[in-house]
Amino acid sequence: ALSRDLVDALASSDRLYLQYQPQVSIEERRVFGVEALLRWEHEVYGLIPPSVTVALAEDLQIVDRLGEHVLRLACRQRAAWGKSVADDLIVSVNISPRQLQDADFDLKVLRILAETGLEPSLVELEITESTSLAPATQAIGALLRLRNAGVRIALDDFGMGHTSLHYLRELPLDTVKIDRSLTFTSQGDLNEHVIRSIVALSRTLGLRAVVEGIEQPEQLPRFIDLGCARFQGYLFSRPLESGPCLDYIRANA
Ligand code: G
Ligand code: G
Ligand code: MN
Ligand code: NA
Repeated sequence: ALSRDLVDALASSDRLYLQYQPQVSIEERRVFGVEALLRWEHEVYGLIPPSVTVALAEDLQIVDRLGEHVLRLACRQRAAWGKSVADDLIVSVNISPRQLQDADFDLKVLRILAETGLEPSLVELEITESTSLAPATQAIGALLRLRNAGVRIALDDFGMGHTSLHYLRELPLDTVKIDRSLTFTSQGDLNEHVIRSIVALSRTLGLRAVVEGIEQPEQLPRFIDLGCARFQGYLFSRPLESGPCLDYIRANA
């Protein structure tokens, strides 16, 4: 069954790998980071979407191990790129809400950083809001300790579903990632007002705002008008294997 296969893939590992999607700063005209995205190449079913893989791992109660595997691969990759990319190029890694419930989450992250020798400030953890649950005190504590150690924290999928002004206040954040459901926007529509507010709010709070899911060149000027300068989306690049991603970074440095 698929469960058995995931356990095996985690053990033997080369079927679980990462792609990297560039994040671009328009002002600096360069790639400032990459988001690591999980891929599972199943021998029979082919590529399994990360949402399915993560949900399955949660059911099997191995999401902590899966998460550690992902973080380790991402940190190794960033360490391997070393000086061939900008000193401050960050790698961001998605963290499932379940991983944050692990009492040792912060220790595990710090252990992987120590093991890979990666500077903590080069890693950004992307946190998503779980259902309508407020972030647990324990999880906030872990994120605070990690941030004090220099790790960056991003709030992912911001502006989607149960919008989380609460999270903005409670979590130690560096970045908000504006959800791609807001990106098809035209002058004067509701999304435009929402984006304008998010950009203003993030500026007030001293946070970096990244707009996700930009696909068409026509979308870009509207966002620049709204004060957005950092983007991630197919317009710039799809998620890439590490080799092509390094080529992209170096071509846009
Ligand atoms: O890569 P893709 O667009 O198919 O990703 C779909 C969803 O899966 C996104 O919400 C993304 O955040 C999530 N995702 C991708 N990789 C990981 C991962 O390594 N861990 C977790 N928890 N979620 C991931
Ligand atoms: O939830 P999260 O923001 O982590 O989701 C990242 C996912 O969004 C990745 O699976 C990535 O493939 C997808 N993605 C990135 N850019 C675009 C885009 O421009 N359009 C669409 N439809 N999906 C995108
Ligand atoms: Mn993400
Ligand atoms: Na997102």
